Amino acid sequence: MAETSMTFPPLHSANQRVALLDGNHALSYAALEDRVVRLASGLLGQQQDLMERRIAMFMPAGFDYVTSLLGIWRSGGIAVPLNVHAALPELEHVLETAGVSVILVSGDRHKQLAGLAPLCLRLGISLVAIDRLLDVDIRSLPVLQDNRRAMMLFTSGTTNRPKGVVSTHRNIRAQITTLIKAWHWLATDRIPLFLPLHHIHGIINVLCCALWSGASVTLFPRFDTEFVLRGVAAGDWTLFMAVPTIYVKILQHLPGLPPAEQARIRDGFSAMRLMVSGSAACPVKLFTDWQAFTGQCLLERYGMTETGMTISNPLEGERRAGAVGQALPGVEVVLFDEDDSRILDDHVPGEIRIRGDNVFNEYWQNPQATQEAFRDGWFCTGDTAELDRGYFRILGRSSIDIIKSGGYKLSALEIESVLLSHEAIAECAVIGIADDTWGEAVCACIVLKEGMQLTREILREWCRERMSAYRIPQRVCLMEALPRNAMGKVMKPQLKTLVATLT
Ligand code: MCA
Ligand code: AMP
Repeated sequence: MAETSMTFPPLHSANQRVALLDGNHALSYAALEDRVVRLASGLLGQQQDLMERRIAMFMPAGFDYVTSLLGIWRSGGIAVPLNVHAALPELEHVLETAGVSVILVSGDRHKQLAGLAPLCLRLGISLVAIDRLLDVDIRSLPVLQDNRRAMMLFTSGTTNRPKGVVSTHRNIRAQITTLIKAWHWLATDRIPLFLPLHHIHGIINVLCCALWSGASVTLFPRFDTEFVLRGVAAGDWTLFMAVPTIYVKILQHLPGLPPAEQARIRDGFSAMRLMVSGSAACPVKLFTDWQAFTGQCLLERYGMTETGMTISNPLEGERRAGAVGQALPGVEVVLFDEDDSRILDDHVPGEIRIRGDNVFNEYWQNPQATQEAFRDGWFCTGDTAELDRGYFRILGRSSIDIIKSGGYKLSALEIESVLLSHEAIAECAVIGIADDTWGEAVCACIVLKEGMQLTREILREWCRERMSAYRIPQRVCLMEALPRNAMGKVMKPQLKTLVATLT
């Protein structure tokens, strides 16, 4: 029988320590707990348990976001955090796929959602301002089994539309506690949170680990180099977690600052207890440049939406540049070759497969994709790695159609299908090209219809209505024809080489 326990045990109701900071406002653990219980009560109304109703959240990082996430978990719902910068068609896909019944909104976001009103009407979705739910009497909350579904995040894959990755309370708890153990999270820790809150990195690694540990989190609606560096220079934080692009952007920003300010920032970083990089490969040059500037060895780790974090360099011991480290506590990580045999030797490439309580439950209402993602009980990541003196080293991905830009996982096929709906485009192929800032940048290779014209600027403008800014091709190559094989399939490796020569 499943253990009875929730993702989040109630926060200490007598704890007056700061849980969250937003601008000049602070919220204690006690005040957060009160808001969470009220919100959960408001969501429940006359019901005993939300019974896994999907409740979406459309709000930036802030007290309301955190209250909503924990409140949905506490009332037995499945939280579906939305990308607040998503284009309408992307939101529509998520809401429809997840079968969302309520969207929680905060303050003026209501207006931004106006375009969704017809869809909400058609799908029977109510837009609910969270202030309304907080203004209720507290009632008793359900006791949940830990195999209950708790969260659905959308991730792009090799199919052209993102899939809903469903994690249970047990999965989430395992993802949190492994990191707390491995990185020795403390109640005295203080961390900035500037990552998007519709992905694991911001939600689990930063927010949930901090709250579980009794630490405090400074919330930013987005990564703003100046604001964040101001806090670093002031010595506000003990921990820092970011994607490689953010470390690159900081290093690019520094030379423009007066030397005294640069020194304060350097000292702020040097004094931190731990700095982590992940979501995409940290280039060795970035690792060494960062160490030269701050004296800090970035701790690189590896994870996935479906699994949370699985491999990490050690807190104590060698943090090896270009390697992601070893399996985290409670997580089994094995490399398999093409014949499904386990690889034990160094320098033999194989697919990373994962087992453990951290591994997600299912792709929402997609049993076929779920089944295809597992082999003999192992989750198949699609990432290739090798072992090197006890550490895993990521070598690449099995699919050329997955692009990682600034830490976001993007599907080339998804972007292609949108571009193909443009009236001037006859054919297109989307590829990721190496980029010093973004890791990979999205490049669209396009063949125009006869007599049609298109510039990069016009295409990017057209894309704005249809996809999130980070999916919009940064580079557009107009071509006479795409290289295809005898079967008519675009040869993307050759295309990548071709585009590299065009620079
Ligand atoms: C912003 N832009 C991007 C990206 N982000 N373009 C390509 N790729 C991106 N990732 C666009 C902006 O919309 C803007 O477009 C232009 O680039 C310049 O914006 P800028 O202000 O310089 O960038 P930014 O808005 O500061 O964003 C950079 C960022 C952001 C902070 C690095 O991309 C980010 O927060 N990335 C983190 C994503 C993340 O958390 N991934 C974790 C997934 P325009 O000029 O046209 O307006 S979870 C995961 O991967 C697993 C579980 C794991 O291991 O963690
Ligand atoms: P997502 O689906 O957004 O959760 O992205 C997960 C993917 O990010 C993994 O399958 C990897 O391809 C990539 N990833 C995460 N961390 C790292 C890392 N440290 N090095 C290389 N790739 C990484």
